[in-house]
This record gives sequence, C-alpha cells and structure tokens, in this order.
Amino acid sequence: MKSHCCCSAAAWSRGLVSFTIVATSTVVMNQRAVAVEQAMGVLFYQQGSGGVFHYDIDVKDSGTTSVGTLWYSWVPGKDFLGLSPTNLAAPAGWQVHVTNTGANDGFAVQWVNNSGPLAAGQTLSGFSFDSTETPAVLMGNSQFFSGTPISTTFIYGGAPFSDAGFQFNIDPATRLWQNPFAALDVNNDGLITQADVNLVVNSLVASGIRTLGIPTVGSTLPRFVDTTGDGLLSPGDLLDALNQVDGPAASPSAALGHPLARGSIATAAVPEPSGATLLLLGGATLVLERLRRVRNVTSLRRPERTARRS
Ligand SMILES: [Ca+2]
Repeated sequence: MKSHCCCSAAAWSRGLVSFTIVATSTVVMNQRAVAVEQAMGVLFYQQGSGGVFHYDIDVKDSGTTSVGTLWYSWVPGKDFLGLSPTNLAAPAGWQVHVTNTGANDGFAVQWVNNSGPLAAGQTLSGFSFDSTETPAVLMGNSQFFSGTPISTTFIYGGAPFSDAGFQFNIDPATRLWQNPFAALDVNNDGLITQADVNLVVNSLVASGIRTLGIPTVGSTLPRFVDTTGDGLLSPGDLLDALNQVDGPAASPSAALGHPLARGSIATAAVPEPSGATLLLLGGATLVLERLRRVRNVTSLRRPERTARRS
C-alpha cells in the first residue's frame, strides 16, 4: 500500500507537471498566434523646379501580417492633403490613385497591391508623388480637418477595408540622405555589402567632403550615402560602411588592408581621377585611419567584437 501510495503520488505529480507544461505551451502558442498589423514609414523628398517637390515613401512592415494597402494622408472618410498630388507612381505590383470625397474634403494617395503584398519585416520604396505643398506643410495639420496631421496614414493587410487596419504617421524625413531602416544599406537593396562601400567611396571621390543639404531632383548622389546621418558626406560614412563589411573579427589595420576595401577604392574611382580627387581620397583614408585608431584605443568597439578577437 505504501509503495502503491508512493506510485500514486508520483503519478499524480507527473500528471501535474504534464498539465503545467501543456498549460504553459498553450499560453505560448496563444501569444504566438496573435497577429500584429503594424508599419512605419518615412516621406523622403527632392526639390524640383517651379516649387514642385518629389515625394517618395519608404515603408516597413513592422508587424507580423502583410501590407496590401498603403493609404497616405487618410483615415476612413477623411483625406488630409491640401492639394491633389500629381505624377503618381507605385512600386511594381502596386496600383495608385488619389482619393477625395468632395469640396469639403482634402486629398490622399492610395496604393493597393495586386500581385503579392509586402511581407512582415520587409521594406519597400517607390510610393511616390509630386506636389507643390512643401515638406513643412506636410509636417503640419490638415486645413480641412483641424488638429489632424497630414501625415496620418492607414495600412490594411490586403485590399482597402479588408481588416481593422492600422493607423500611423509618415512624416517628412529629418535625415534626408540616410536609409531610415538600415543606415549602412546605401543602395537600399536589403543587403550590406561591398557595393555600399563603393557608393560611399565613389561619392567622396566625385563630390568631396560636403554638406549634403536638401536633395534635388536629378541629383547623381546616392540617395542614402549619409550612413552616419549627420547631413555631411564625409570619411565618417566610409568608416561606418567599412566596419560593417569588414565584419567583427577584423582588426583596424587588417580592415584597411581588406581586399574588398582596397578593391573598392581602386575600382570605384572615376576613370582618370584628378590629382585633387586622389588627394581627397588619400586625406579621407588618413582620417579613416585616425578614426579607427581612436576607436581602438578607447575601446569603442562592441564587447562581443573584442571577445571574438581575443
Ligand atoms: Ca546594399
């Protein structure tokens, strides 16, 4: 009996443990099953002629569901832009049109996907339009609905009104030359590679160290060349890009001698670089070396990098 009792107690105990595990798993599964419809975006702009600005939205699906509709400057029943945008464009697989419900309503831009929505975690650009409304105006409130920001935006997982939607704001960019979702992805292809380093080097060679200012339509500079986000095209941008491409195990000196880095400088230069550009590149490299030494001495590298080198 005693033994039987012990077995019963053990079995009961195992049952309790099993029950606890099952209950815990159910909770975790329920937590995982909760879908999050969410997005974030930035409105980039370039100044054109005649007071026209070219606007381009970069949007990221920051939730766990897809994005099939992007409706800028809108909530159900209300459109917030003061003027009807022109020169509408859309990424491949998306259709675009302006929405407006009458004289007492503003305007909005609706993009709807028709070939495969934006997946969770992915980013997409190319949602663009032109307008004579300035970035400062688009940063403010609607003239049609006081107190509501023009930047108010909605997404839906599929077609418009296909679910509850998610409301957020897409404001004009404050870092006009920096990739908002991956600062080192200069060419915005979703990867951080030698190609990004090459773009920074090319830009330094072609344009020199300079203040970037407001982008203009037709500018030949890469849109996201300012990896540091300080509004300058400088060797600091090159330092940022090289550090990432070289990887965590590279020492400062090895990084400078990295085949990819040297190759980029050699092959990225304009066909016949002038003495001035060579001087600039040399200066940039010296500044880069100095910055690297400072970072090394002051142990600014992340702890895990130091651990991997030792
Ligand atoms: Ca890239």
